[in-house]
Amino acid sequence: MDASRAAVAPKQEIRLADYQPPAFSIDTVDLNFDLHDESAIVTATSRLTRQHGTGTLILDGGPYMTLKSIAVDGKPLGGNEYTLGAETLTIHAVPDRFTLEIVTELSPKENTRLEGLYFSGGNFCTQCEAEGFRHITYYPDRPDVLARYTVRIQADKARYPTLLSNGNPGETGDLPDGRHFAEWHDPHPKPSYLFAMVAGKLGRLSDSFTTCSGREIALNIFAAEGDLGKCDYAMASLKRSMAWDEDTFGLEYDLDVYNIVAVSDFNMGAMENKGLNIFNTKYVLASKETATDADFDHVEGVIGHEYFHNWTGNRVTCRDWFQLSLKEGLTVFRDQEFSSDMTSRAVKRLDDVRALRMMQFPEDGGPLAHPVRPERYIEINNFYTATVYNKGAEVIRMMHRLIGPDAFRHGMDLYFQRHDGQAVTCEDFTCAMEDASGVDLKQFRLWYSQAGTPALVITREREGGDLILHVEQSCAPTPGQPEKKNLHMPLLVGLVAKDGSELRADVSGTGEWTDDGCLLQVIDARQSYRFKNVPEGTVPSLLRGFTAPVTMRHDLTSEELAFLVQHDGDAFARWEAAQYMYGDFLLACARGAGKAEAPPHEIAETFKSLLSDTEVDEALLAELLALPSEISLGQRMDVLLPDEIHRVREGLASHFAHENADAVRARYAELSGASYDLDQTSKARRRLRNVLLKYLAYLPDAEALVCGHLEQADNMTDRMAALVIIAASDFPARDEMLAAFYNTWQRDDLVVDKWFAVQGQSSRPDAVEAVQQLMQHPAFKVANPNRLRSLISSFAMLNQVRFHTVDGAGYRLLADTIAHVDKINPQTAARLVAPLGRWRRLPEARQALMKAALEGLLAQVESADVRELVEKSLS
Ligand code: B3K
Ligand code: ZN
Repeated sequence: MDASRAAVAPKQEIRLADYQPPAFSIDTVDLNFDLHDESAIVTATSRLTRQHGTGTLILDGGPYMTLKSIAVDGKPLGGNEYTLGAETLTIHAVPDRFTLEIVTELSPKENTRLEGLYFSGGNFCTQCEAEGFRHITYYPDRPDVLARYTVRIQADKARYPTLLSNGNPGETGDLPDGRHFAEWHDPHPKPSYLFAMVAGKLGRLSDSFTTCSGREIALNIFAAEGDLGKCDYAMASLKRSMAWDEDTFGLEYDLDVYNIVAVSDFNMGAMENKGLNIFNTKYVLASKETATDADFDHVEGVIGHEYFHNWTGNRVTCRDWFQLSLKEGLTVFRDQEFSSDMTSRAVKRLDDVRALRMMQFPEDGGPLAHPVRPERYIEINNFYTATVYNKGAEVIRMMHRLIGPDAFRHGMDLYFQRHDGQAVTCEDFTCAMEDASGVDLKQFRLWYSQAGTPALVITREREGGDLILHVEQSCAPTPGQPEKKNLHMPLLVGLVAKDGSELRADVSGTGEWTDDGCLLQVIDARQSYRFKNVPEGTVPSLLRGFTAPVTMRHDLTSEELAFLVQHDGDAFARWEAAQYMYGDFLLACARGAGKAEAPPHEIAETFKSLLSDTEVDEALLAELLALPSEISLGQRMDVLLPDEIHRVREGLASHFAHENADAVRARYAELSGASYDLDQTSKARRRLRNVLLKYLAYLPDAEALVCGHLEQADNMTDRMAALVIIAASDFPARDEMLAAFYNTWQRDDLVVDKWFAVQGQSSRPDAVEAVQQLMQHPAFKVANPNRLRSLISSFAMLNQVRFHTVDGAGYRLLADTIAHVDKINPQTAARLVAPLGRWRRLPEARQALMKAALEGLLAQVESADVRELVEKSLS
């Protein structure tokens, strides 16, 4: 059509304060997809009703589609009746109620951005959240416009036998020229970001679930035919999720079918489109041969997460994208609880806290810090962050703790009663919790608006027989928020008596004993809690269960930490004590204060006694024996010294291995030879055995042992434990082992990803060159997000010592890769930027090198996605 296009303007910042309700509501949308190999013709017919204002209708749209025609109430519009801008379509005069028909043409095969309609593995699929629908048709592409969708898909029957969309299936049939069609109707009004469509040749695994009210739901997982054998675990997880949501929150599924499609080119983990989830293969496919125990857990967690969105996200959705944590934080909390119930609550909590510290704390402490409910953005895709997701989940968890599980459940019920079918805000959720519990959450709400990780300093004082805990909170400034207010947070503590038993003492002020400890309410900048008559030698166990997402400093001695490692009744606090015990020593060594790498007596003895501990759960024991990661040690330094950390940590691990060689060998041998199972006990044994393997790798006979571990393994967990060690080693057989692994698994994409990842993470001094060479490997596909991340993210985000190589080569490698990927897939490119923003914490020379890499990147960047993050990172 001959309408003129306005020049492309730089993207405008969007602000929460500017929110305006939509001018038009939409009752129904009929979408017709006419799919061909090289193009797709989309006809969108919507019924619109004016809500306020007069005159024009402004629709969102993007540069990657061609507008073929527009008609209002059946009358085609001429070029002077609308204006086609770079990102909008404005229709100048429309009635208050009308039918709008828009025809667009798309080129899915050219779409490497993987948003909107694209092609993956020979199949058409869509990704619309957050703003992909505007690349399919012109539409008010915002989450507060909810409409009922009917979809008709037409395509070649032989090449695209499977045609799927949201909701329940309708009519199907044949068409001339070997084509066919299928119709789908979704009775639940939904925002455009939840729309999905898939057309392709896919295998199907089917099952069913009977809901609590007796309705039978058809469940299907669609994947490449050859992958169907790896879908059973995902299907079982789906059924467990459905049952769990009924049992835990009284939430029943609401359509006749639940479809999941696995695709291999996907920007993130999965997408909760109503009734038609689209998943990254990484979170669907799992077999003992190809998936590690952690992979199985991730599959279950993500299957659960997307399923739980059906209520928290789909039935009740977000008013605007600033409210993203309304659905994401809450749904992460729900999937964490689900996984805790399915696996081990204690170990799940450690894993979640570790992930929070690894991904979210650096975000909160750096140039990209933003509140759980951000106030401004340029590109919303940059805000699908660990802060919105994981810290958002911690905020929900704190509410759960502060008001208690019964009131929380009541609050959820109230939230659904009030808001089912609506697009709402984080404030609406908080109000429901407040009304259900009667607890005042006024000060608590600051967790949504204030960025930064609060720091607690806890010190002790003795007065008579009493123990007083002084708790101070503070929070460093973050971009745009120089002054911080005090937050309201729950702080769970315990008292461990000299004989290792739990002690309860009367507590003054805002403290209350519960089943798992004493819950202190922290409100002020400085508060003191007095525990009456606490015998000498009692050790406080602090921040049990990690009840608030904070950093903590305390005055516990190394001996007291060693005592807690052995006696604390709270698994999280026990692990934390071990992390501090090892960490304090390692950091002192790294800073050069203590030259000796032999640890003090209490640490050596604790490690030794853990090795022969048969009481503690083996998964937890594995974690108690493992040294803090180089990254977590680095986070505790004001100025990061990557080489020193690497040296001292390797030194201590080697020391432990040599000092305890017989005990480690014996325990490892005891755990060997068990047949494979996926139950918790077997997973725990593998976890422990593989931690012990790491220690054995420091001993003289390591190569034979580690290679034997790999060759004899009957599952991927054990294979990977050995391969990580081999990739980082200078074993003579290293290259041969890596090559053999590749040859065996080269046809399995997800395993090949692992092969790239272990090499990206290798701490060998030649890591940068190795990564560069691997980028030339025929199996390295820069346009496939999984493959790209397997090598590049594992290098830049997990390989602290080599990413920060002293000549800055690691920074340049990352910046060059981002610049290249930016032209292919801006969203995925943007997700690689964060490590380059952490220069403030580096020694001076490396600061300059990292900034230079960022500046070089800025000069080449094309997308608003990457530009927003690079500019913030430099500021
Ligand atoms: N809601 C999606 C994420 C969409 C990301 C868009 N850039 C998956 C999830 O959180 O469940
Ligand atoms: Zn989600």
